[in-house]
Amino acid sequence: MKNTRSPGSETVRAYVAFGANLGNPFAALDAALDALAALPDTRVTACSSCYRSAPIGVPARQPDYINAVIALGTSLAPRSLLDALLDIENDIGRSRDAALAPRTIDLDLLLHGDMTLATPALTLPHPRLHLRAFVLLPLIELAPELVIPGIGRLTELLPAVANQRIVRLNSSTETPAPQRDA
Ligand code: PH2
Ligand code: MG
Ligand code: MG
Repeated sequence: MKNTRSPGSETVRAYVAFGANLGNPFAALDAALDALAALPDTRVTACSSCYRSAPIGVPARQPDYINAVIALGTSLAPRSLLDALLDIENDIGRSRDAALAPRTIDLDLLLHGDMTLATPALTLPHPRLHLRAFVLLPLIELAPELVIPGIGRLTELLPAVANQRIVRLNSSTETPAPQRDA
């Protein structure tokens, strides 16, 4: 990977949204977690429960999605992390035939510490984060106190998405912290 971290860069908490509604979403999530854990300067610290959710904003009828949110501790720069997410999507078999078509995997960078950014390639926080129950519910599991820069407290955003169909499937998993040397 190129340009992984800038000198002296700090470790931040980053959150990645997982979504899939084609193939085997649970296998894709496992593969994504393995690939994220293998990134340089990056640790997977938690993964939310999985949720089954009705497709939002797609042009035609589609299968329900499986969604989850993954927490990372990383010192990769936002753009490097985004590039890594796109590589992982490609490795796991994402095809980009049509925008908003059903997909085997989608990894969206939601937050990178308290960074705010608006570039053609990447907007942080993710611009639709606050509009989607399939992002808010798993994110609240991992970070119930989180306040989104420019948007507000996560829990206060829930009433606006209460009409979106979503069901929690299982419980979240904490990744144990690595053992320190004695
Ligand atoms: N992703 C989309 C569009 N719509 N709907 C649900 N329920 N879950 C998703 O992950 C999702 C979506 C585009 O990435
Ligand atoms: Mg997406
Ligand atoms: Mg995406």
